[in-house]
Amino acid sequence: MGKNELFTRFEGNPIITVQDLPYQANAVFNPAAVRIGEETLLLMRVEDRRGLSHLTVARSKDGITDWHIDAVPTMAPQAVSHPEELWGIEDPRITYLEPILTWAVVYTSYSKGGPLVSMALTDDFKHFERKGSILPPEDKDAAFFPVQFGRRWAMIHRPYSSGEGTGSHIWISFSPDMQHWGDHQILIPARKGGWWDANKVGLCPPPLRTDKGWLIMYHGVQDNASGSIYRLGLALADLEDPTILLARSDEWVFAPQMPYEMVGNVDKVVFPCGWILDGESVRIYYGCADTCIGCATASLTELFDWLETHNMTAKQSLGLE
Ligand code: BMA
Repeated sequence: MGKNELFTRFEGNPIITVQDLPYQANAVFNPAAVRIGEETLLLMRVEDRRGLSHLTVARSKDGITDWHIDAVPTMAPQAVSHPEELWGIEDPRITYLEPILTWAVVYTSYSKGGPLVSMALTDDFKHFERKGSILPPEDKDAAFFPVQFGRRWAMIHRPYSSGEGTGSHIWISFSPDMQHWGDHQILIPARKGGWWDANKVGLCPPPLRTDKGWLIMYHGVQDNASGSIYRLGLALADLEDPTILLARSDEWVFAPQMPYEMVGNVDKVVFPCGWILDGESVRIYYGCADTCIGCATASLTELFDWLETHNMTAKQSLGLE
C-alpha cells in the first residue's frame, strides 16, 4: 500500500473465505474478534444458501492462519423461541463485561418487523444465554462498553430514521440492567452533502479503552451513482463520560481498495465487527464485500497522531451542511 496508509493488510488476505468452512454456505464475513488466552476467536457471520445468516466460531493461535472452524453453526437463529430471529442473526460484536466476568454478544436479529438489536451472554462460545431483543427495529451496529458508568451499562447503536432532515446516526444509551434502555442521545451524527459518511454511519468494533479515551471505529456510507461505498473513520469518546465526543476524523482511515473488497455479494464494503489490541498494534478483522474476511493492522500511536491532525469535533460536524 502507499506510504500514507495507516493500516497494512495481511498479504495473505482474505484470511477466511467460504471455501474454508466445513459446510456449504454463500458467504462468511463481518466477524467479531476477541483474544482468549493464547487464542484469537472470531465469531463470524455466515450467510447460508437461503440468504439467512447465523454465527460460527473460528479459532487460531496466531490470529491470521490455521483457523479451526466449528463443524456446524455455533449459534443458529432460534425462530421458535425467539421469533425476532426469523430471518437470521447478523454482525455480532463481543464485549467482556468486567463487572460480571462474562462475554456479551450483541447482534442484529432480522425480524419480520425489521432488524433489531439482540443480546446473549456466554462464558465459552459454545453455550449462549439469550437475553432476547433489547432495542426495537430498525436498529443495528450495537455494542456494549466493558464497564459501567455510574452503575449503568452503556451501549452504542444505530437506529434508522428515514424522515427528511433526520438520518442514520450513531447513538448511545444507558441501562441499569442490560435489558431496559434509556437516556438515548446522538453520539456521532451522519454528515450531509458530499461527505464520505453523509448517508449513514454505524459503529464497527466495540469501543476500545485507551489512555486517551474510548477509541471508536465506525463505518460511513456514501451513496453515489454506482451504489454505496462503506469506508471506516475514527472517533474518540471521553473515558469517564462517553457521551462526550473528544474527536472525530474528517477523512476516512480505511476503504475498499483490493479486488476482494471491491467486488463481491455487495461491492465496495469493508466492515469490521472486531479488533484486537496487541501491545502497540491494533488488528482489525473485517468483512470484505459481504463475501469473505480480511485482516489489517495499524499502530495505535500512529492512529492517535493521525486523529489529532484530522480531528473535527462533534460540534463542528453537527454544524456542517
Ligand atoms: C449493512 C449491514 C452489514 C453489511 C453492509 C453492507 O447495513 O447489514 O451487514 O455488511 O450493510 O452490505
